[in-house]
Amino acid sequence: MVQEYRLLIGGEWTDSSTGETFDDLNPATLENLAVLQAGGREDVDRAVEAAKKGFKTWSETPAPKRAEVLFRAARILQERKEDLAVLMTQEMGKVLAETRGDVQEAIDITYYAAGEGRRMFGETTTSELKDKFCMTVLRPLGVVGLIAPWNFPIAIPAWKIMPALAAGNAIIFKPASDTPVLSIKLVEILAEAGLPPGVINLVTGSGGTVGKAIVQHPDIRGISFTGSLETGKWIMGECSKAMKRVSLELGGKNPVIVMDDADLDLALEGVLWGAFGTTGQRCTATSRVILHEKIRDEFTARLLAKTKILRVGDGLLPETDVGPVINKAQLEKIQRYVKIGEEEGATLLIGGKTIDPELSGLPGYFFEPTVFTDVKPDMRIAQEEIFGPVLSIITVSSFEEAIEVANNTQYGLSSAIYTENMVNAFKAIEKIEAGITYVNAPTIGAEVHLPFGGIKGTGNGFREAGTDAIREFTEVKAVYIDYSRKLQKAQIDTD
Ligand code: UN1
Repeated sequence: MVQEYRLLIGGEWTDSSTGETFDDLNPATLENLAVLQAGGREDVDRAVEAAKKGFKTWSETPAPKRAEVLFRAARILQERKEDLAVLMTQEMGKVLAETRGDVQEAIDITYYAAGEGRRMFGETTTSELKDKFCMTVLRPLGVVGLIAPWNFPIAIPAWKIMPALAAGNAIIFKPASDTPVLSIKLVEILAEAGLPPGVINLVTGSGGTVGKAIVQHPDIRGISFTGSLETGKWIMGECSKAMKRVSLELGGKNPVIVMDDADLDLALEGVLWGAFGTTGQRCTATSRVILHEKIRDEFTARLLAKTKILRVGDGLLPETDVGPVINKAQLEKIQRYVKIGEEEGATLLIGGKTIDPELSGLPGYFFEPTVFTDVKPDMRIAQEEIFGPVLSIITVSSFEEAIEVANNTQYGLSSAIYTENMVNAFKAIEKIEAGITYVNAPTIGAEVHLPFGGIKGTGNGFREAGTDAIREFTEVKAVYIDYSRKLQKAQIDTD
């Protein structure tokens, strides 16, 4: 039996105003997992009205009390980790070890954000006048709109939801249409943990309808979005019209530099994991490997041998290394990029094809792990985000050239260098234009207590998780308390 799910508005599970639904396919088997409501603008309006009420009670609840709900939610997530991971592999495709990691990341951020209930530090400082006290406090934004991607079906929603809740906001949450069930499970857990009605409202549906209505709603004071650069630019434009807070986590074209002095075994493992983990569908995925010419031939040969033996298949099977890609459109996009790479003159070393369902017995959306070599830094396959299992090898002859190539992109999310030379490692930290740099580790695998995000086309200055998580969802207020019992004039009373 295919499960049906509704929208959550003001604590009630309700049908959408459009009367339309959409399906949620398992990308490995193409079985339909669930039927979801296709929400409309009216549903967003209703959700915002409910959230305004929710905001009043929630923002007035002391932060440590709000945190208790999050602590309970973290414990429930922990208890259900295995069930959620299995469901996530069915809904999103990535292998079970990785979906367990995804749930763990949600558990981690939930505990972390709950801890903020007893921190949320402001500052106290001095005053230029006598008998006057100065400090800052953090205030919630109000009703915020959270728009999540499908590649981390529970971790990324949790990155957004948990700090927003700890800070006292009310939420309109639009899950990704490829992975709505995991989002619904998360919201159910929050309700079970005691979150009052109206504090989180969930509206499923398309970006073009529900996403747009959220971004344009005048009573939503902040938007947090993870997704493509193109959509991010549009959202930022819309938010500027209403002077709305917007935080964006967009694409990446993440490089790994492998120097001639690197531990090649370690680098090889890291590049494989970075490029083909999550079937290359991470914003942090390794999509360019920049090889020093001295180790190019050896590294390329070994990479080819290792890529050849990767097993593609259903992520529920223990022998699978690489799961399916998320949907048909994505499969076609990856195939198009392979063609572009060939036309641009890059050499296809391995892979490059959609896996034939008939021949392989794999009914879903599978693509061969693919490596291009002889890639030039300006080729489109080295510049544009493909979001699939496609890796480009670029050769350089010096450390300086490696940095130049690494920075030759509109994005700046994650990056890595493999080297045994301390000077190169520190220089890379200094010179690579990115929000994250790893030394002797792959581009994926950020931990939740560090800020996550990027520069240039990857974002607009905000960071998720870490101590910045609370800043994403709060305004800072400066407070002056004058206990002199007379009018004191700053800048004017100078004695
Ligand atoms: C993403 O792909 O948008 O660092 C998030 C990582 C994960 C999060 C990735 N912890 O790869």
